[in-house]
Amino acid sequence: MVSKLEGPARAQALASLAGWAEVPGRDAISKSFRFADFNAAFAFMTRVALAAEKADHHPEWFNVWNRVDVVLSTHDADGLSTRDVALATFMDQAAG
Ligand code: H2B
Repeated sequence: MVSKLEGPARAQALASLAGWAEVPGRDAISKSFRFADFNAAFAFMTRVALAAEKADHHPEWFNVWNRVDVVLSTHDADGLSTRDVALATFMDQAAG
């Protein structure tokens, strides 16, 4: 069972992420990614989907053409965990 990130560890983890924001009213983080077109957005989603399945940790996301809105939270921990930080970092690299 993964535990929730709290206190200084949480603050430090959030500070290490660029462009991710805390979701109001929920222990989760969000980011909106934009790509050249749908093809690029879906290629990103495919890379992330394979990594997410491998890690058994999945994003909540919404896609419209070149935009992918992402929310990350750990359902099993009812909040933010290191798994979300790892997935956010992977997403930033995959979008890069
Ligand atoms: N994804 C996320 N974001 N949080 C979880 O707690 C989670 C998950 N748990 N993917 C996994 C799957 C769990 O439901 C399965 C049963 O391992």
